[in-house]
Formats: sequence, structure tokens, C-alpha cells
Amino acid sequence: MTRKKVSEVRVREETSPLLRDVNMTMPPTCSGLLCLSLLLGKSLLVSSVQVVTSGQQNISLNGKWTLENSNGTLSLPAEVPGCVHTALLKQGYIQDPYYRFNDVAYGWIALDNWTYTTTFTVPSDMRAKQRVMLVFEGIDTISTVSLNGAAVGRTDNMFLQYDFSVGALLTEGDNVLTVSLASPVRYAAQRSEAHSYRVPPDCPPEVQQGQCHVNYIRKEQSSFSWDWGPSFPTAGLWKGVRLEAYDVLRVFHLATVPVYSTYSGWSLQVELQVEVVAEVTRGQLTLSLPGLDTQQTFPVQLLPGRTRNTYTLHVNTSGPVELWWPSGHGDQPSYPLTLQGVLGPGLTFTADTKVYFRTVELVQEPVPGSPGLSFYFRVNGKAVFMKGSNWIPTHSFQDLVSPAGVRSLLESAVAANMNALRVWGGGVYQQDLFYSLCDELGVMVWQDFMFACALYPTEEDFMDSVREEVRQQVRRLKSHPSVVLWSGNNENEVALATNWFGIPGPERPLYVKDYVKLYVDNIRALVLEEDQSRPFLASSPTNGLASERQGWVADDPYDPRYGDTHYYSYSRDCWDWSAFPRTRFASEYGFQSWPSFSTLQKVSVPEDWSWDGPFSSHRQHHAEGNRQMLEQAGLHYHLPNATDPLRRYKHTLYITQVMQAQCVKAQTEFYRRSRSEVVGGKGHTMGALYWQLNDIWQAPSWSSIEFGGKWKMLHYFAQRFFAPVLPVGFEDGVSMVIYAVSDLSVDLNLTAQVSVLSWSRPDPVCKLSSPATLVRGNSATPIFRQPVDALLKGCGNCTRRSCLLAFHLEDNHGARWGPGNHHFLCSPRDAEGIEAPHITIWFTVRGDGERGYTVTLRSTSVAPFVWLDAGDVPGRFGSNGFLMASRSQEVGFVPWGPTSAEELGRALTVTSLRDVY
Ligand code: BMA
Repeated sequence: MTRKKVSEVRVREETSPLLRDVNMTMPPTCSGLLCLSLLLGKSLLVSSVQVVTSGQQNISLNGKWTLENSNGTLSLPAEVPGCVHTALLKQGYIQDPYYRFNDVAYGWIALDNWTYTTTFTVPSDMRAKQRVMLVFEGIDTISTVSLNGAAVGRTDNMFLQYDFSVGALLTEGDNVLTVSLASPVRYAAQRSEAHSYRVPPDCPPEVQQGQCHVNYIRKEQSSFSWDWGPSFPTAGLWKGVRLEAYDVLRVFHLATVPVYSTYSGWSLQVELQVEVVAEVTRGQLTLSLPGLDTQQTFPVQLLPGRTRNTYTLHVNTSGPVELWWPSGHGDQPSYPLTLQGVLGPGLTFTADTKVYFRTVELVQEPVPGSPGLSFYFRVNGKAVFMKGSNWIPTHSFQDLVSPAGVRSLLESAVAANMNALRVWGGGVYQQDLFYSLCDELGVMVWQDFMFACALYPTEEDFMDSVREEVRQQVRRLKSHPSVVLWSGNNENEVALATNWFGIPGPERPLYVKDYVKLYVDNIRALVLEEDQSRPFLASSPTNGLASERQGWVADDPYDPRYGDTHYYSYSRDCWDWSAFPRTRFASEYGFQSWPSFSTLQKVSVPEDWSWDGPFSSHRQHHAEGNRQMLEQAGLHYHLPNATDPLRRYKHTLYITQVMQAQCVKAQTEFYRRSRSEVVGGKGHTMGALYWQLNDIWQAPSWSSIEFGGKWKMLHYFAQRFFAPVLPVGFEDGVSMVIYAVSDLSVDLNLTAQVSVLSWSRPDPVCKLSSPATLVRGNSATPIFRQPVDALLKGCGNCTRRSCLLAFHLEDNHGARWGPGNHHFLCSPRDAEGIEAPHITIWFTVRGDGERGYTVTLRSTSVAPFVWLDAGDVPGRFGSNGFLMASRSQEVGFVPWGPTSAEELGRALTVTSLRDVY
């Protein structure tokens, strides 16, 4: 039985540093990388650029609009940016769409057409301007835009900014702007019907309760449902709307891309995209990087129409340039860049931005002793092992994605020692803030284009839209050093190669042709045109160069000797590392778990709290997922058997998290220890990005962070298994082996210190250590090897069932390097001693000054998977889900908002493995 006792309450309440930072660093007007201001004018954001143009006037059309359904039976106020669902929610027409079964109940919303209307006036001097543009930063998705009854344009891609010239339509007095949105579901169905041949998949698996033909609409692909997410095919004005009026020119894009050459050093390509109304505009532009003693002035001549001009600023070579590094490999220094322009009489502008310098290469070259090609990222000339996860949309309703939420997720990623995230291709290109934060935090971004798990049509209007999408997104994001790779799609090469959709043989060439047309002839060609400063990959997984040689669709894109792999197996024992592909780069792998009870409680009622009930199967969108979790858990743990149904339900949630954490740990440790060796021709693994970081709603999924930001057990595990220095233990044949994995640049002389513990007592039965071994920087080095039998024989009465191993790394001064780790010699299910009913845990909570709170645990026995849960109190523990092998342990808790020791004490529960059966 677990008992808890709250004593010694000293409280220091403080806001989480995470939240405080948000307020300090995020002025609402300029969240991006660049702030450009044309003097004397009005301020405006051009993607991530703030512009003030002399003589330019802007009016924001954000705020209250009205929204009506197709037959006029619903008419309500609606906020812009926003979407139909959130407007209906706000006005009380619907409940929380995430509540219980509401995703299905509210399916009607996406089947209707909706019209947004606003009325506004435009001052006469603004109307008198040469040009007035109506700018939509994002429309979701299929719409007709009308102003004062006249059609101004149509939209068909939520990833585009749309600019319409509307000067001639504006009138004195009220102007009426309408955006009529067609049902995305019906549109997709019509497109598929009109298409001359089938473009699969038609519909998602039934278990996802989703909508069909999402591949025909340029919209978040997972909004029609996914195997971790609900079907909410949104419609709305999901980004800002404004009018821009000007006489001479407007700047609508600015990007800076540093380029390195071994001959001439660093230069900076500054790209300015303008729209000019006047005949010819002449002037000059001065670019200066004061921190690098660099300044250059360029003559500027702007022709009428839309033009893009690139200015190359050569960086002074006399001093060193500080480089941007991925987290864990160095700092992320930036340099201020100033742009000062004089364009014709009276038109001047300045811009202040920051620039980061780094190079990135994707290295695919022969590997000694291994057929195939390497696949790793080299940043600033240094091979970097990518550690991280995959990012999915953080909410079904993008207007509810908060800056604080994005920041919290990214900070949680870095806190877990991640240095990379893959923005997965079934979601949305993230907002500017995401990339700016990744720049600041040193998170490398593998950026997919938004195509996933499907084949796609390639007719001309679709392709036109995609081409514009690629141009706009690459231009918007290429200034960010965090973005290290463009990648064409998620799993579409493999879908073709292994024929996921049952395409008859004779028809295959048609689909391969479409594939090459979309990702190679168009997307790749455009990326190369727009940005040669980072690598491009057509798909993930792929064999990379080897796929190219096979006409871009390899026979087996999962080949571990080339490119990246995705690997999932739910039925094979995840403790058996020999099942994992010894890949060059693992860009996806994972296991499901359920989120914690406090997260589920917000969207459910007591009758839902059972493993076998309708709610549990409704939220599970991966066929057989619930069964698979328990089957995998049952291989090593007793399954919960409490007679009290609620207790049993909570324990089942817990055991799924134990299973997931331990499985992903086993697989990740295998990848990390495989970085330096080739075994059987395979190896040199240089990346481990597990599936998936975050959740879109409160449901079972592969995530390590729950919807709302709470860390699952896996995320605490990730903090340890991604540590820069880590001992990894495993059994190889008859031997126990320990590798020292180091992502540091320095060489270390380390020993493995091994304790043999008995399940029944927290004190070590005996201790061993390995001889000191040289562990090179950026390597995985075997450091300990001993036959298990001999090891146990030499240690009291230890058997595989009664004892386990704990180990850590030490240098010759006795200093510890990296976290401790442990190795089970049998499944905890079969362990002897653990079953003794005397695990007693209790704790104290006290205020602890700087670090928040400290929880003290005492145990009379070794306790595996000790899990502290603070319920609804947002925050995180210093460590969690750990093996408690001492009589007493202190754990910090940092709250992410105001709380008190009393509140925390009330909320806190402790569970360990022995509690569940
Ligand atoms: C991969 C991903 C996602 C999916 C995940 C889990 O295929 O790319 O499509 O959610 O596996 O099934």
C-alpha cells in the first residue's frame, strides 16, 4: 500500500520562469525574426517582418465578424483570426468539442458552408492611394471572397497568404467584406469524384471516425482525423486580415540567409521582395552588421510590379564569426543586422533584425565496412547525433494554439536533452514564433512539406497552389538557422514502394509519375531555386541518394543501410533490442500510452472511466491500440487487478505509460549505442527522433507530452536517455555489456560503476567497476563486459530473478558523468522479492526557495517505476518514473503557475509498480 503524508509546509509561491519569460519576450506586434520599419508610416507585419512604410496606411480587419451557415438558421459573432468551431463554442452553440464524443456529434459543422462577413469604413485618403491590397494571412480553406458584392478572388490552400487588389471596389461609408467558405469535406469529395482516376487512400480507417479524400485539399491533413487525433475539418479565417494602401511600394518579404565559402568566408544574402506601383524607384540600401565590423551600400533600382532583389553582404573576415550550434553542442549567438534604405524622394526605411551563422550538410557517403551510405547531419563541420522527436499540430483549432503553449512544449523538448524536432508533414507549417524559439533554444528543425500517408493529385490548379505554397513557406522560413532540412513528404515513397493502397501493377507507373512530378520536378526544383543553404530530401523514410538512383521510389525505402527509417512493431517484445533495425537514422519509432487521469478527467464523466467502455475505444484511433498496449505490458509486468474499478482504470493508464517509457528507452538506447559501430554491415546510427512529442487532444497516442503540456513517464525517461553522457546497458549473448555514449566534444576517461541490487533490499549486494576506458567525444564506446552468470555467482545469492543491476559512469577523480541507469535481469513480473508487500512510500512537501518544492520519498524496498503525479497542478518534477533503490530520495517540483504546498499536497499521488496488482 502506498501512504502519503504531508508535513512541514513552507511555501514560496512564484510564477514559473517559463511563464514569466513569455510575457517579457513576446511583444504582440513583432514576434518574428525581422523587424523592418519604413519611417513615418504605419507598422505592419509581413510574415515575420514588421514594416512601416512612409505614406502607407494599413487597417486591421481582425476582431468581430459575423458568421452564418448556408441556410441562415445560425448567425453569430465570430472572432478573426478564428474558425467556425471556436466561434460556435464561444457563443454557446456547442460544448467543448473535445468533451467525450463531441467530435462525432459535431461532424455536421464541417458539412455545412459558412460565410464570414465584416463591415468597415476606409478613410478617403486611404482610398485615394494608388493601390489598396486586401491581405489574408491564412484562409482555411476553400472560399470565395467578395467586397461590396463583387467577387475579388477564390482561395484553395490554407498554407497560403492571399493578397487581392481591391482599391477600385472600396466606397465611402460602409464596405462589406464576405468570405464564403465551402465545406472542406464536400469539396474534397467533389474533387475526388471529378478526378479521372483514383488517388488513394479514399477514406481513413473506420476506427478514426474521420472524413475522406483529405489528399485533394491543401489543408492540414490530420484535420480529417488521424491515428492519434479527432476529425475536425475546420473552416475559417485562421490568420489575420488587413488592408494595405500605398502609393509607391510595399515590402512584402525580407529574408537573410548566411552562406559560407572556404575561399571568401561568410556572406549574407539579403532578399527583399517588393511590389512597386511607381514607374521606376531608385535609391540605395545600406546593410550593416556592427558586431562584425561589416557595412555595405548597394544601389537600388526597383521596377514596377512584383520583384525580388538579393543583396550579398560580404562579412569582414578580420575577426571570428560566432556560430549557431544545436543545443548541447554550443551556444546560439546572433548578430544584429540593420538595413537602411533611401528610395526616391522622402521614402526611407530602416530594419533591425538578427542573423545567426551556421552551415548544415546532410552527409551521404560510403561507410567503411558497411555497404550503403551514411546519413547524418554535419553542422558547422561537426557530425551531430540528432536526438528528439516528431511534432504534430498542438490543437485541432489553430486559433487556440497559445504562444505560451508552444514555448512550454519547446522548452520541455530541450529540458529532455533534445536537439531536434521533425515538423511532421500531416500537420501545419508552424507559426513564426515556433521557429524563432527553435533558433533561440538550439533546436534543429526537420521541416516536412505538408503531405502525408497518401498519394496526391497533380492536376494543374492543384500544382499551381502547391508551387505557391512551397515558395511562400520557404521564403518565410529560410532565415531560421534552426531549419536544417526540407523534406518533401511523410511516408509517401514507402506507401508507393510497398503498395499500401493496393495499386494494380500496370497502373503503378502512373502513380510513380505523379509522385516524381509533385516532389521532384516541382517541390524539389522550387526549393533549389529558393534556398540552396540547406539539404532537401524527397520523403521520409527514404534511402536518400539511393532512392534517387532508383527513380525516387526505392524498392525498399526502409533499407537500414541507406537514409532514414520508420519502424514500429507492437507485438514483438520491445526489450529485445535485436528486433530493432540497425539503421543510419531513426526518424520515427514509438509505442502508445494513455495520458494521465487528470488530463482525461477534463473531457469525461465517471461512467467513461473504464478500460473496456465506449469512451476508451472512442478515443483510441489506432486499430487494436488498447489491446496492443496491454499485450506489450503483459510481457513484463503484472497487469492491474484491483477490484475497485476506478483504481484499476488509473493503474491501467499507469501501466501503459510504464510500458511505453521502457520500450522507447530500450529502442533509443540501442540507436545511441550504435553510433560508432558497424555490426553485420549495419550501423553508424546518427539520429533518434521518436514518434511523437505532443498531443492534439486528450487521448491515447505515441506522445511523451500530454495535451496541456503534462509530461508522461516517457518524457522523464527521455530526459535521461538523451543525456549528453549516458551509460547504456544490455545483454549481448551471455554477457552483460555497458557502453559509454558521449555527445560531448572532449575525450573522457571513464569507468562503469556497477551495483548489484536485490529486489528485496535497497542496499547494494555487491559492487563492481570496469577498468578506465578512453571514451572519445561523440562516440559510443564499450566499457564493461562480463558474463551474467559469472557476475551473479560472484555476488552473494543473487539470481536473475532476485537481483538487478544499477550503474553509472565515473572519471578517475570519482566524479559522475551522466545519469545513472539500470538493467533488469528478468521481467519485473517474475522478480523475486519485489512481490513482498512491504514497499512503503511516504513523502513530505516543503517550500524550497528557488526550485519550487521538494518531495521526499522513503522506501523500505527497491521500487521500480516510481511515479509522482501532481494531478491538475501544472509543472514538472526534477525526475519521475524512476527506479528507487535507496531508502530515501528527494525530488524537486517546479510549478508552471501559482500553487501552494497545500494544493500540491492534496493533488500529489505516488504509484510504483507493486501498487497495481
Ligand atoms: C507514422 C507517422 C504518423 C502516425 C504514426 C503512428 O506513420 O508518420 O502518420 O501517426 O506513424 O502510427
